[in-house]
Amino acid sequence: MSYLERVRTQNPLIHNITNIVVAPFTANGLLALGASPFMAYAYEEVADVAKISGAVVLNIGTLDEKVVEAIRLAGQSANVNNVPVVLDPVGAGATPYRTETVQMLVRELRLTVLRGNVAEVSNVIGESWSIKGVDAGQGEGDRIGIAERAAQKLGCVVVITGREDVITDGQTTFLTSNGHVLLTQVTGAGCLLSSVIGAFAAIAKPGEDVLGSIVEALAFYGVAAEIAAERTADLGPGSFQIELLNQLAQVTPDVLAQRAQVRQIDGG
Ligand code: ATP
Ligand code: TZP
Ligand code: MG
Ligand code: MG
Repeated sequence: MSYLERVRTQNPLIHNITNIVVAPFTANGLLALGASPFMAYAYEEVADVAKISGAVVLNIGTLDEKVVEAIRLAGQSANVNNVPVVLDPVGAGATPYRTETVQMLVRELRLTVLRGNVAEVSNVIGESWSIKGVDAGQGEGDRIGIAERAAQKLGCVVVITGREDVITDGQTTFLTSNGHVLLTQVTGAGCLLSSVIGAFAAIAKPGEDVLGSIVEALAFYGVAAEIAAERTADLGPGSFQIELLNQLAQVTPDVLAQRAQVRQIDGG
C-alpha cells in the first residue's frame, strides 16, 4: 500500500498550531487529503491534544508570546509521547524575534521534519539568506548543501521547497520537481504543505524510515498542483486554489506513480 493510501485509510488526527492567515485553508486541505485536522492553541489543552495526535505541526507565521508558549508545550508533549513533530519556520530571518524564536524551538524540541523555503531554513541554522517577509529572496547558494547541513545539525528530515524541492535526512537526499508556479500566488501553499507532510509522517510505522513517506508527500502535493493548474488554465489563482483542494482529494496512487518526478542524489 502506498503512503497516500495509508493516509486515506488511517485518517490520522493532525494537531496544528498555525497562523491566522492559513488556518481554514489548512484544515480544508487536510480534510481533502483524508486526514483529520485539529487546531488547538490553549495552554490548558495543547499537551493533551498533542499526546493523542498522529502528528503535531507547529507554524510561527503570526507568532506572539502566547503562540510561542503553546508551540513549546505541544512540542514537548509530542516528544515525550513519540508523536512526530513538523516545524514550519515561517519568516525566520525576517526579524530578530522570528530568528531567535525558531532557534530556541530547535534547541528545545526534537523535530521529525523541518519544512521551509531556502531563506527560512538557512536562518534556522545561523546561515544567512535574504528574506522579504515570508518569501525567500533571490540567491545563488547551494540549496542541497544547506538542507543537508540543517538535517545533520538538527537530526531530522529537512525539506527546502521552491521550484524544485530538496528532501534529506543528511545522508540520503531526494529532489522532487513536480509543482506549479501558481503555488507561489496562493498564500498558505507552503503552510498547507507542512501540514500534509505531518499527515504523511503520522502514518510511518514505528521504526520505519520516515524519509520515503515525506518524499511521497512532496511528489503528491506537486502532482495535485499540476493537475489543478491544468484544470483551471487561464482562470487564475482563485480557481487554482479551490481546484488544489479538489485534487488533494482526487489524485490516486496510480496517477501519483505515473506523474511523480523524484530522483535520488548523492547525500552527506
Ligand atoms: P515562499 O514564501 O518562499 O513562497 P512557501 O512557504 O510558500 O515559501 P514554497 O517554497 O512556495 O513554500 O513551496 C510550497 C509549494 O510550492 C511546494 O510544493 C513547492 O514545490 C511549490 N513551488 C514553489 N515555487 C514553485 C515554482 N516556481 N514552480 C513550481 N512549484 C513551486
Ligand atoms: N504572513 C504571515 S504568515 C503568512 C503571511 C502572508 C502566510 C504564509 O504562508 P506560506 O505558506 O508561507 O505562503
Ligand atoms: Mg510559496
Ligand atoms: Mg512558508
